[in-house]
Amino acid sequence: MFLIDVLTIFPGMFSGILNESILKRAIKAGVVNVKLHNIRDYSKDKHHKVDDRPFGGGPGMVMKIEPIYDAIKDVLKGRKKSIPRIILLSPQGRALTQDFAEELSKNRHLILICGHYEGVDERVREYLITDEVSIGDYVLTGGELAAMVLIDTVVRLLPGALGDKDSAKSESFSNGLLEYPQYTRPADFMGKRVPDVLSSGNHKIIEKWRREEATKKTLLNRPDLIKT
Ligand code: 9D3
Repeated sequence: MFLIDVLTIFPGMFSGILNESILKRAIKAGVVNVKLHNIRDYSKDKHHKVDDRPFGGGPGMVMKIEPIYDAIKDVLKGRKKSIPRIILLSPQGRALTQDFAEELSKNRHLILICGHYEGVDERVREYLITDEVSIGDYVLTGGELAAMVLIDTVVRLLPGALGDKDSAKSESFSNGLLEYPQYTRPADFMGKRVPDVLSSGNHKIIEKWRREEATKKTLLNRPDLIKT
């Protein structure tokens, strides 16, 4: 079974994604196990500190290495042969893409470390992790939401995670374009009608219309997907 260990100071943030929808079903079906670990539980000082002031001065706090090291050591104990990917979620990481999610889904064990404050001690990057991942160019308050995005995108790729109907469906981006517009009943909603072509029964014309609409939408919203 695929194992994801999450190291975080806010384990409660994950209950939503783990207890709903596809992820809930995948966990119930034994496709994946997601274990949450509170980094604060691994802090040895009496105030359970997980951060400290930066050497050299400057604003903000930096996440300490020792609690993260001890949490990783605990997660690895008794499973020496597993070879996990140890992934730090951070704004400085490589961008998460569908290709990278597919690569990650081919492993057996991921350890996700959620950063916080102004960052983590650089020695975490140097000595403890195998990958550093960002989910895009915007500022989050911490790595937790990014970890949830990574979990969602990886778990749905695991064999047995999706229902049969879902898994057969072709993925967006598989033809390099955004998806074409879709409609269902009613054919007339408050005077807004479904395009006639879709009721024509002419599959050649429908296919052509969908390709054109997908191209228009891609040029408008994601020209970067078309420009070479
Ligand atoms: C002071 C400079 N900031 C770096 C751009 C500090 C900082 C901002 C936000 C440090 C950590 C964070 C919290 N964000 C994450 O941990 C994070 C993140 C993100 O903010 N955007 C996209 N992907 C990710 S993955 C983890």
